[in-house]
Amino acid sequence: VTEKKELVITGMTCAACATRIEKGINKMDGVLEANVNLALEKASVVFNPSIIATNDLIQKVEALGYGAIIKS
Ligand code: 9UX
Repeated sequence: VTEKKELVITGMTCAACATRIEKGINKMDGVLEANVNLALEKASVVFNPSIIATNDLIQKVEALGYGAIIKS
């Protein structure tokens, strides 16, 4: 079972920011795929909800120095 969530990411100012977040989320246990769009200020994450929760995704983004809120 997988779940897909869109997050609104704040604080990204250059393309490397998006790459940092994408790599950081992708290496989390339970994440199947993460894509970050700098221009749209969004992240799309496919994950296994029995392993990881949306709150963990938000905390990861915040630990990297950005802001995140759940969009859907
Ligand atoms: Mo670019 Mo982002 O020099 O954390 S990587 S601003």
